[in-house]
Amino acid sequence: EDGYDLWLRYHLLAPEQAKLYRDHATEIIIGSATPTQIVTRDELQRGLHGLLGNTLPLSDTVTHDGAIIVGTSASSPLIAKLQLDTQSIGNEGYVIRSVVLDGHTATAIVGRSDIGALYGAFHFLRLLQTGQPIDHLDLHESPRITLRVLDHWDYLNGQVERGYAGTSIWDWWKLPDWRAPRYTDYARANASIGINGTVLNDVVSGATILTPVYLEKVAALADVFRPYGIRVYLSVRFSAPIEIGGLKTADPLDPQVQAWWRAKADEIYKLIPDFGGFLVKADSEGQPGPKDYHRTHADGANMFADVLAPHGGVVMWRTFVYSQASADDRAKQAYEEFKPLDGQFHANVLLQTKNGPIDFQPREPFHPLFGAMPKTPLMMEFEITKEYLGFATHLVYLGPLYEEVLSSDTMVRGKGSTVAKVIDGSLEGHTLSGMAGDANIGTDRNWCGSDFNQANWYVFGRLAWNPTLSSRTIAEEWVRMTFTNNEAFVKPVVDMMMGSREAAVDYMTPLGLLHLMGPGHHYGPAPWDASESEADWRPVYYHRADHLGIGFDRTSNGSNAVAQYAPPIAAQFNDVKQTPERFLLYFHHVPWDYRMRSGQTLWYELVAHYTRGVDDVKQMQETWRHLDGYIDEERYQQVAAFLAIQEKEAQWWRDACIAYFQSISGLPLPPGYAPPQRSLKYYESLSFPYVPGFSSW
Ligand code: BDP
Repeated sequence: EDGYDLWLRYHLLAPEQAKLYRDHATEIIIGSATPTQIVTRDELQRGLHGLLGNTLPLSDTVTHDGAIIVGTSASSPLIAKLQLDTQSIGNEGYVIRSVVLDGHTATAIVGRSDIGALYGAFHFLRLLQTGQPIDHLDLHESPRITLRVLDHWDYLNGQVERGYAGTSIWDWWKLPDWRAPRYTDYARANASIGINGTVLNDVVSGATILTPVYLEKVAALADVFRPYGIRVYLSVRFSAPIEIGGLKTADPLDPQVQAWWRAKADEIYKLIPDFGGFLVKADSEGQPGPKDYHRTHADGANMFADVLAPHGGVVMWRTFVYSQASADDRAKQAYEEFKPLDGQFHANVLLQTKNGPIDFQPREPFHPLFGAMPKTPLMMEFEITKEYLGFATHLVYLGPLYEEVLSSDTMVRGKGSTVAKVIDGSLEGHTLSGMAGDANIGTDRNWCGSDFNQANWYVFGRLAWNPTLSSRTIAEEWVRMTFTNNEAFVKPVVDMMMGSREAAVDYMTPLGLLHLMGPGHHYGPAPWDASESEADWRPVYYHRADHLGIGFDRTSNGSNAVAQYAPPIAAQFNDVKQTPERFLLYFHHVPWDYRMRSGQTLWYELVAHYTRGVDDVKQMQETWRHLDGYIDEERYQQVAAFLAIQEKEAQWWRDACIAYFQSISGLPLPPGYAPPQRSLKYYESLSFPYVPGFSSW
């Protein structure tokens, strides 16, 4: 197996299991009047055929016990007859219920829209894939978040920024005429986890995607995705009116500029009536934006909002702003720029905010903007591609990272004001809400660069559907569908996944450290680096190690970034004793001999964490060694080989960081800890002529 089938493998179930299910899967009753009904029917037939080994007949009426009946009460008189209460499930939700119909037992999969029914069909298949009982079902599901979107960082030339899974799956050259089957499989995979939007191009984008030739290609993709409930969005370049419109300015308050965008929006909607809207990275890392014209982010976002609103589109305006504005602390910039604008954004604008204030690090505290802008829908942006977490080869399951952020309590409206409630809109009563994930998808046969990276796409989708799900439950679902239901495999693999993110934090950036990776390409350790021209892109800027101690003082004695959090949280982070040790060096500069909760010194704990990270990876290898034979050789061997790479690189991270920090602290290694394998000079001398996702040949 090469991993292409993702979690939709639909392999034949064990005979005892299949036998249990066959009585409840005898025939399918479903309409075929709409494209979505057709793909739902096909998916059910394909899935049930694969899992149970027989083709289910299609029928118009219930002729046997065990019928599966799918649809909406509007499209199916049989379903209407059931009179199920679907009030609470919304437009994309569904009910799955064991019923009796015309004297026969049946399973009804019912939505208020075809898309809801499609999601229900995928859920039903998942029950079988994961070995759940299906004889007494009464499930009501609906997404808690409106926009569940993948952001592709794909350039039109096929490269993927921070992509470690080959090149872009969008074959712009052959589109619109050739619609690769892979696009359909992409849509199936996304629909199976409830993702309902995709931004096709990188946030750092040229204007070419907005030219008629390219819009036709975009429209072709939209056609493929539509039956699966997926809308397309585009990243747009703020200065497009100059670059392709022949205007002299892109000032958002200039009537000509507004007219240009209005015409562009009209042109797009003519081709793609359900086009989702625009994603904008402005005034960040050299990208053009409203500030070029002394306008605010709100001026810029509202200009787009106004041209999209008549068509039902939205603007996802990023708060990831990176410039030299906040001289004393990089972490404060987004809050300083955006918080004062709360209330100024038009109704169809969402502010897309990274999970933490810095930049997708292995661990950061939650972004202080969450909860700080009650009048504006804030949308979560997670990175699925592992730019800072070992690229394709390291096994790092991101579920615990996402869950840690989503369950963080902002305290803005008292206890329980979690980030999840901010972004699902419930805390402030927003109906528009969103979660975006920067995709890890490319042309590799396995889509994501490694089999385990598929779990990160999966968990993103599941949490976008319901941000209160547990990442462990999701990991278990994924393992069962992707590999096997054999308990002897499932339990150790889920445990391994659940510990994997903490292991990576330990061997890369423990105790609240961050941004120690090589500058630019972000491959491997470079805590010594002070080379970049921008001070706040340098690892030394972030760790601030000197002979006395280490860490960034963000307390009221330092940059006072803590003050951007609600008072109880600010007080906690301001106090070194109350700050959770996982964030210690993020908020405090502490002496090397500072006493940790364990009673050991900080220096001791730092070395211990780095070492534990490597040991954990060795343990993961050990776990995997015992699992030979449970799954196919092809995937087994690749995981084993990647774990060996991870072990080597974890050791590199540990040794390079310890060698460097020891050169600063001047302290001996605690007893029992092995010295770095090579000299600091050696680690500093390593260079990488090509790094995927960053450099081009
Ligand atoms: C950083 C990436 C950079 C992205 C940027 C962003 O290194 O490639 O363009 O985020 O999100 O983490 O805009």
